[in-house]
Parts: sequence; structure tokens; C-alpha cells
Amino acid sequence: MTGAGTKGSEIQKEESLLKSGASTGSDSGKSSVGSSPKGTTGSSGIAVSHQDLSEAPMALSPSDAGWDNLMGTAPGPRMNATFVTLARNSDIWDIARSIRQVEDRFNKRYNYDWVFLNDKPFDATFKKVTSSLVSGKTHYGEIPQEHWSFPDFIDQDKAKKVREDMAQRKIIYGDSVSYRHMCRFESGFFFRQPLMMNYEWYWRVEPSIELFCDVHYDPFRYMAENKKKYSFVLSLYEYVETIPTLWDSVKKFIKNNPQHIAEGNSMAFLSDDGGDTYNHCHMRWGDAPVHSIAAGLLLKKEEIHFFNDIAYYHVPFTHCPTGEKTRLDLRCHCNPKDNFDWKGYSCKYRPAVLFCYKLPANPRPTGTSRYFDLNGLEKPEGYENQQTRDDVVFCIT
Ligand SMILES: Nc1nc2c(ncn2[C@@H]2O[C@H](COP(=O)(O)OP(=O)(O)O)[C@@H](O)[C@H]2O)c(=O)[nH]1
Ligand SMILES: [Mg+2]
Repeated sequence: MTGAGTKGSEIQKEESLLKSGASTGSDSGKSSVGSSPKGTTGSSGIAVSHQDLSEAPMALSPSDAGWDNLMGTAPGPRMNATFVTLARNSDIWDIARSIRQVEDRFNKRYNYDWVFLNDKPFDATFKKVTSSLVSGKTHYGEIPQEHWSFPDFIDQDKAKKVREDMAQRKIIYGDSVSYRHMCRFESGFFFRQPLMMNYEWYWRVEPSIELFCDVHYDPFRYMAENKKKYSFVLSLYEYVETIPTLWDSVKKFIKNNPQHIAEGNSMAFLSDDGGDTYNHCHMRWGDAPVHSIAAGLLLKKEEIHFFNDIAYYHVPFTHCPTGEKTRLDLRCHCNPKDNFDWKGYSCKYRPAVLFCYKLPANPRPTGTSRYFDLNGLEKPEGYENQQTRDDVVFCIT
């Protein structure tokens, strides 16, 4: 849910729920929900110190005081945080559904702001509908052309040929120019938009996502209090054909910028051979190898958090919390059988069948499993029951 990224390097591509370094002006962040190491300022403009936070403890589990109080405004401080959505005007009804769920499950008690970004001006309907749904303030930003275009060093003829070739090989989004602009924007520019500079933390929300369970506590504050900088709920393997040169760029970055590589990082999450090759694993709330690699190498592994209790769907993957008690306590409406966390799918793109994921013959450990192993964490109760290898092919139509 939050993410910390790097600024101006090849390492930036996408998103999650993380901590944004945006407002610090240095190491950037693309992230989703997170907190910042510096002092924080509540969205009301009230300064919040770590001491204040400890004076108003959050209910993190059903045995904590205040857990069942889901009515009215949540007590306690707010972080300097916002939701952020990149969308087209035509996405209005899909983002409306996402907002409704985020509000019902969480934000109606917290009233965090929401920033909407678009490469074109938002129309009146988009603004009217979204502002009626969001309980915090809404802000609408138009992305400048230089953040939504090809950089001038790109050889346009070569780029066109690559797109044509990828289209022929039926690689997902292979011939889409706008998708490339979107990825570039989410990798390197979203946190530089003036509206985002007002916040330290972000939680990225896409059209057509689902939140299946009540969120009883403030994930932004959880991250602040626990010194987390990036968080996620799903992890999977990237389509390898879409990032043929990414790891080479990462290796160059590491070589040229060793001072940015954190000690005790998550390289073992990203690579099975000490960094020689990328295993294509990434963490996501949306799409994310660039953010994941940045968070994996620039942060200490303890600064990355997995929210088991935030249940999330982004086509075609579901994170449904492991453990029946958790699901009942959180009034979840997801089918636990759909939970992706412990399945062995390698999620490799199969050129012959666009948008399909198939169970591999020898499943590799999932990204989520890797995260638990890497951090020496105990897996949630009941995870073994979800490891079964259903003979399933996921297809997006
Ligand atoms: N304004 C704008 N937003 C876009 C465009 N293409 C994608 N998006 C947004 O970028 C995000 C990711 O796009 P999506 O199609 O969901 O890609 P995926 O999640 O990688 O499959 C979503 O929030 C989309 O609404 C575009 O051309 N213009
Ligand atoms: Mg999406």
C-alpha cells in the first residue's frame, strides 16, 4: 500500500499502497499507502508526532478497545495522506464502484482526500460523481504533456517497430502507445504532480477494484507507527515479454548508484541468484515491477509490509485474507478459494492465448510466500489449505 521509489532512475514504473516520499522532494516515491519518517501533518493541518499517536492507540484486532466502533468518524489523528487515481473520463462508472467500496469499507470514517489525475481535462460528470462519493476533499489534476509522452531520446521508428512486433506476438498491451505513457507516468511522474506534493502518503486506487473486508484501522497510520514505507496485498510474476531490458537497467543502476542500495534489502524477493537475473516477482495493488524493484532494493526489508487483512481484487487476482476467523471478524465477502497468495501460479504470459495465466508444471513459490520466508515471518493460519494446485487457467476477455 505504500511505496517508496527512487527519483529519475530507470527503476520507476508503477504503483501500490505505500508511503510516498513525494513531499520530501528527494527520493521520490510512488507508492500507495504509507507513512513518512519525518514528522507528519494531519490532513486537517494538525501536526502529529509519534508521541501523539501512542496516546490514542488504534484497535488492530478484535480484542482491542474500540474495534467494533465502525460508526461515525474514527477517533485519533490523521496522516498527511491521500488516495490517488489515474483515470480517463470514460472510466467514471468503474472508478465510482471502486470509490464506493473504499468509502464503505474504510474512508467514510477517516475522510481522507482523493486526488484524480488525467492526461486530459476531467469533465463535469466525472467531477460531479466522484466528489459526491468521496467523503474527503477531491482534487483534479491535468498531467502536463512532458509527463505523458515519449522522452525525446526515444527513436520513434525503432519504437514503432517494437510495438508492431509485440502486437504480432500478441503481447499484452503490445501496440498501445497510451499504455506506455501510463506506465512511464506512474513510474516517474505521478508523485511530482503539484497536487501530490501536498501529501506524504498515498494509496493508489484503480477503476474496477474491490475491497472485500472492513478496514478497522488506518493503514496510513499503521505504516507511520511501524516505520513502513511500502505495502502490498498481491504479488505475482510479471509478463516477461513486456520487460526484456528492465533488469539490465536495474543492474546498471545498482552499479552506478551503490549508495542508494539499502543494506538488508529484499533482493532475495526479486532474484533467485543473488541479483544476476530477475525472477519477475512483484508486489502490487495495481501493476508494479518498477515500484517493486525500487522498494525491494532501496528499502530495508522490514520497511515493506504485507497487509493480510486488506482484501483486494484487481482483475484477475484476488487477495482474500487467510484464516477464517480473520475473514469473519472483518465481515469479508470474498470467496477464500479465490485467494491467490499461496497458489503456485507462475503467471507466465502465454503468447498463444492473450490475457491467460496457466498453472505451470513445476510451480515456483509465490511472491507472497517468498516475502514471508525472506522476513522470517510465520504464515497465517490456514495457508496450507490454500496451496492446492487447482488446474485452472485464468483468462481475461
Ligand atoms: N488518464 C488516463 N488514464 C489511463 C490511461 N490508460 C490507463 N489509465 C489508467 O491507468 C491505470 C492502469 O490502467 P489499466 O488499464 O488498469 O492497466 P493494468 O492495471 O496494468 O491492466 C488505471 O487507473 C487506468 O484508469 C489513459 O490513456 N489515460
Ligand atoms: Mg488495472
